[in-house]
Amino acid sequence: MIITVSGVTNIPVMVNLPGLAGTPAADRCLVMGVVNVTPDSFSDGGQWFSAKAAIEHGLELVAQGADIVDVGGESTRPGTQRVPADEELRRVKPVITELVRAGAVVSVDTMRAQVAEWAVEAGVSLVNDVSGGLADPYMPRLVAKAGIPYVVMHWRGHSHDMYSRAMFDDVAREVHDELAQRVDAAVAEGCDPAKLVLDLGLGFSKLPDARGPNAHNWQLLPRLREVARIGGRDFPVLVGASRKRYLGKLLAAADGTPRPFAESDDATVAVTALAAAAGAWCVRVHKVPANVDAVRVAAAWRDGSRP
Ligand code: PMM
Repeated sequence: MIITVSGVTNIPVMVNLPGLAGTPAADRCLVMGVVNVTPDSFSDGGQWFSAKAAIEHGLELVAQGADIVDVGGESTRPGTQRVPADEELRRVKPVITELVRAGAVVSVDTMRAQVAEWAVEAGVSLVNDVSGGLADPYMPRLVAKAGIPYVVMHWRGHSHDMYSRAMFDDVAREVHDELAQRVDAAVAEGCDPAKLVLDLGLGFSKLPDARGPNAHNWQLLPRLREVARIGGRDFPVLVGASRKRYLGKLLAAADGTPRPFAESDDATVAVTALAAAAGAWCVRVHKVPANVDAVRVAAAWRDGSRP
C-alpha cells in the first residue's frame, strides 16, 4: 500500500518496508556503514586503509547502530583507474574475515565475481555490485548460486570517464529502464527477484549540479520508488547519498567553492530522513549515529501517518 504524507513532504510512503533474506529484519529503513579499505576514496581519503584501522572502524560502526557494514577494496572516485583483483582481495580479506567473525552483517562492495566468491565463502550476507553485473559477466550467476541478496546499482561505465556518459533526457525514466535490463539479466542468470535490491547510482554518471537540467541526482531522489517499480514489483531501494559531490555543490560557499565532503554529513542525514520516509530499504552512509536517528524519525513519521 502507498499512502501520502500530508503537508511537508507529500512523498509516497511504503507502509511495509521490504525485508530480505540474510539481512537484518527491521521495521524501518536499514543503515549500512561504509568501510572503504582504499587509499583514495573521495569521501574518506584513505583513513581506513590499514586492515587494523578498517576492522576497528567496522566494529565501531556496528556499535553505533549500523545494521550492515559494507566493505570495499576498490575506489570508485570519479577519474580513478581500477586496481588489480589480487590487490582488491588483499585489502578486503582480513577486514571481512574479522568483521564476520565478530558477528557483524557484512556486505562486500565489489564489481568482481572473483572477489565476491571469496567473500561469500567468508560469510558475507550481501553482494553490493556498483556495476549491476555489467563490469563482470560472471557476477550475477555467482550471486545466484550463493543465494544471498544482490545490490544492483545503476551504472554506465568505469569511473575514469563516467561523466562523459552523464547524458539524460529524463534521468528517472532512463535509470528505471536500464535497471530493468539489469534485473532481467540477473534473473536470466538465476537470481531470485525477491533477493534483488536496486540502487539509483547517485553520483555515478550523474552530474552534480544543484539545479537545472543536469541536476541528475536531485531529479532521481524524489522518484526513487517509481524508478524501482519494475514489472509490477516494488524492489527494495538502497540509497548511497553520503558525502557525494552533488551535496558539496548544493552547499557551496558564496564564491562557488564546494563544501568539503566530510562537512556534508548533515545534508546526508537530511537525505536519509527523506529517503527513509519515501520508503528506501537501506541507506549507505559514512557517519552512522545521526543517520540511525534519522531512520528512526522517519519510521515514527510513517507510523504516525497510518490511519
Ligand atoms: N557509492 C560508492 C561506493 N559504493 N555502493 C552502492 N550500492 N551505492 C553507492 O552509491 C555507492 C556504492 C562510492 O562512495 P564511497 O567512495 O563513499 O564509498
